[in-house]
Amino acid sequence: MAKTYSASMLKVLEGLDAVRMRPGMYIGSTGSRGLHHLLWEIVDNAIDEVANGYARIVRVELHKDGSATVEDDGRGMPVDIHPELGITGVEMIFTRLHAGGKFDHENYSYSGGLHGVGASVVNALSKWLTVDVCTGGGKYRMRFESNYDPAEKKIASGRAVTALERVSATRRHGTRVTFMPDDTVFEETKFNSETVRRRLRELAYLNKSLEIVFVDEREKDEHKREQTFRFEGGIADYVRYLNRDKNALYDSVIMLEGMQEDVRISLALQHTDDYSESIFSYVNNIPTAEGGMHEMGFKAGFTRALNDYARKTGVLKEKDNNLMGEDYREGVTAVLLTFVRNPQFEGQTKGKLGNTEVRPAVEAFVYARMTEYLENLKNQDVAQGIVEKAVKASKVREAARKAKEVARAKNQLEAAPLVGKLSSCTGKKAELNEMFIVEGDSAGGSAKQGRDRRFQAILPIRGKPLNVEKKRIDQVLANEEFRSIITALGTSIGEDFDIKALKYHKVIILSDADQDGAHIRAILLTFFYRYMRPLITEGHVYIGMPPLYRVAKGDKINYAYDDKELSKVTASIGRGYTIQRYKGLGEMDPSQLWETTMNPDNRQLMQVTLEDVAEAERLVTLLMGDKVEPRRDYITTYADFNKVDTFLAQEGKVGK
Ligand code: 28G
Repeated sequence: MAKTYSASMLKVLEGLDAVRMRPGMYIGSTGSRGLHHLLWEIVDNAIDEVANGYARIVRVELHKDGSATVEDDGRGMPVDIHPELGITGVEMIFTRLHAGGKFDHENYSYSGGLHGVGASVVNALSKWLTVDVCTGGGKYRMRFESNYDPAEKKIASGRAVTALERVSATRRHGTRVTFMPDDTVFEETKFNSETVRRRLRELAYLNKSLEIVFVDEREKDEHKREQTFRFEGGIADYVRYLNRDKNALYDSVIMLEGMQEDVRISLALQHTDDYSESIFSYVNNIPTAEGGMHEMGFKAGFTRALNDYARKTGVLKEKDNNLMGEDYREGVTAVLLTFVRNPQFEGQTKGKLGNTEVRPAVEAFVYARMTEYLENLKNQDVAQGIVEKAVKASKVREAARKAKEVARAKNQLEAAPLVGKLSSCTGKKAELNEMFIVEGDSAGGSAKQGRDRRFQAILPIRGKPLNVEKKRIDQVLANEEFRSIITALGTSIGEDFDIKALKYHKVIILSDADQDGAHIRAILLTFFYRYMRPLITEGHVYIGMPPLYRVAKGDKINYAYDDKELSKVTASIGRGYTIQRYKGLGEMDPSQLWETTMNPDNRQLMQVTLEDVAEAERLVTLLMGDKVEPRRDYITTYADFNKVDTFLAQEGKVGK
């Protein structure tokens, strides 16, 4: 018996060491995302205990020393000894990869694909980890550490340094885990309060009635130190939250919930007077920004139910064509939450559900339940409102299609003047080519002269382009600046967008580092977000970063891109220098612009990404939409228009 124990235990511990050898395989990266992934692993386990009906409250604490705690009031991890392995349930959970059957599909089928790799991975990547379990009248504690093992000449990961000890009697029950991410594993070990808060709020919306308490002990403002998230309305409350700065078409939020085949489905939606649709979908609490089978099923079922209804009520006559799905979804905000067995996540960012069986299940469910909703006499105002809006949308769509045809024809005609404006590059390899969208003709002129024309194209834009938020597609197409961007990129827009036709794999926005420049950047990003979203999600959009300062001493010239760098530069060169603060790109001559901002060897680019579509959506509507009050509040709070791009541009994601 003892022999089996040591042999199997040895294997187990090798497992933890393997995690440390290749952390990326288990948590994706060792940057900020990977760090937060550790926390989500433990939070997920606590939420599983809630989802199983044994816990109600999850508490998350970020401590000053850099460690984090997660606590639930569930049954408490098992403290009894496993008959074959001869170790406690707690030890199994923290030392065996995929511990304890919790993530086996027989027992708990709805754990996510990315998450759920388990507490043992967190243990393996922590300097130390402690667990307190209250169960069966006792309180128990155990501690694990990762330390250098001189005999093995490597770090032994996640070894138990105490046995599971009973520390006291208690009538409480639950689990509390505290861990210190290992700074020799992670490049970044500081948890981001905003990231944690946002995800916990989201989880509270997704898990109706779950109470999440978030405590950031590092927070100076004591009012912000502790926050509780609990939403009795679940994702219906989430939709209201997402629509809070928009104009809803009707008061109620449509809420459909139930099971179909093996899929648990919750759908909440409400229309606004916007033109764009925002669908937030999740599989097993994991956001699916790229959509997939569940979204396709939702769209198909929704469209079919509404077309049937429009026919039954005579809005659509026999001779009329069905309306299109996009017509019924114009202005909709929807949250779709599904729970799927063995989810397959696909796509660039693993944010797309691939399970084909889910599509017909969701379609059948949404069709049946939406039909029921529409036919209920109590819901006639809402139903009529949706159909009326869709009819209007279809007319506009028809008009836009015609306008687009006109615009296409026009583009053909006007191709010559457009070429005049765009200085294209000589190279023909799209993967290597870059297009700079430059604010102003004078900076555009410098960029043209300074560039490497083999792979860099310049498109100057004059003044402020049209704010596309609240504009229909035909109005956008009528705008000359956007037409030239669309033509230059070659991809077309909206439904017709085709990434394969993209002529420049880096699209670099170059505007002044002032309020106007920030506004132009925000408008361009809003345009890409609304009409060419894959350009952002597939990582083609960048913000060029001109230096803010030029520091000269004799003929030695240094550039600084922010205040921090400026103090570093001035400290390093000693006395007798002069500082020039650049007010705009126009102040640089072509060679300076090349050296500092365009030359791939020296320049800094910020890649624009879409980390959190819900937050991006809200900021874009808030800052670019038509409600004045909330925008003014927001801007006076943050005093910064830059928020759209500082938000969209993932922190620290700076490259060349
Ligand atoms: C606070 C941080 C994260 C957890 C439990 C409770 C049980 C458990 C966890 O069991 C092994 C596999 C299936 C039974 C289960 C307790 C059954 C009875 C549990 C957490 C043994 C795992 N009593 N609470 N794991 N199961 N909370 N919070 O991790 O067969 S993990």
